[in-house]
Amino acid sequence: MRNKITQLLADIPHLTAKNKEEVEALRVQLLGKRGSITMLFDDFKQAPAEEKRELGQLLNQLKVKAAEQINRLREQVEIQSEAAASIDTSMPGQAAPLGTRHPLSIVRNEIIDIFKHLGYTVAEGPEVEDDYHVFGALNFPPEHPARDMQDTFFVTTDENPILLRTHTSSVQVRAMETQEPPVRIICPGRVFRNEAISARAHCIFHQVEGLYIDENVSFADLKQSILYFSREMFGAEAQIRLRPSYFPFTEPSAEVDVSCNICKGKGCNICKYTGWLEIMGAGMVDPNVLEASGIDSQKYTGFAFGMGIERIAMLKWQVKDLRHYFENDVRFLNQFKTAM
Ligand code: 2NL
Repeated sequence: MRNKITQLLADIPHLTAKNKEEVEALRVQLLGKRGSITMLFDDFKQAPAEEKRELGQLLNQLKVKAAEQINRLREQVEIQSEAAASIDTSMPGQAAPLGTRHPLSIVRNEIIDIFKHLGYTVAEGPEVEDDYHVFGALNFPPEHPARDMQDTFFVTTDENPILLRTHTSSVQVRAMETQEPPVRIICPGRVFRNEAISARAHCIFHQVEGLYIDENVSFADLKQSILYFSREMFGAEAQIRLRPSYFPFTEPSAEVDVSCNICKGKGCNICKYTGWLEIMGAGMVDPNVLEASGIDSQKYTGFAFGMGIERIAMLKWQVKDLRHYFENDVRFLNQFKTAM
């Protein structure tokens, strides 16, 4: 008898019913005139006197638990049938609200697509790098300010410190170390610089760098590739101009401007009345950089370029404050719904 009671006590919480009829069947089966619990009460009369007190308590407990479970199931099937009655199956469904791609992702994908048409493939690499792949292999002199704690986030400070990459050139260095030319890669990614956050600067931002190494690659190839990119990105009327510049890793080096697509060169506050917008830096890969990664600079030449994704996106959509990109305010993000 004790076993029967404990078995039933264990079973009760697992009882289920799909409708009113099933609930009623359960009630009859357990608590009806010939129900299993009712029968146990009959058996109870024959139980030895010394066990009566304990068995009686257990039996009462069982009866209460069974009644509770049956009430619970009754309420459940009632709620379900009410809900079913109130569903209008002829009503049209509601459209699932679509999210938006982040504007920086939209621009990055666009840049990648343009260079894919020129035969580039995407290469990626670690955000936490060593000093050699970020600076050493790229012809940075030991005292260069970028190697200072003021400008770069260091993780360790030993002989070849570990740091957060300040550009994705480190990915290109790793490609040069492992690939025989021709090398034609595009390297998008997150980079880190120790800057105070403002409308124009952030300590985390995004870059796309490109590298093309082969026999007979010339400055003319660089100019034509950038012109093609600019026209795909900013429209068929886009013009470019190159201004002499300096980077440790390229020689000669240039800053690249694109004609202002807002005022068409007439002068506006976006281009600060110059008619030109700066979009990237570029140059011929310095022979020292090729040699450091084991590429014969007598046989091969190459060009490289780098641009900030935030900046290109600002120019494309006239975003006035870089901090919008990192705050994920849906009122900002939703404006790019039609752009993906
Ligand atoms: C800028 C300028 C640039 C490169 C990046 C590069 C990479 C290798 C070798 C040589 Cl492995 N150059 N990258 C070259 C010129 C400019 O970026 O203003 N970026 C936002």
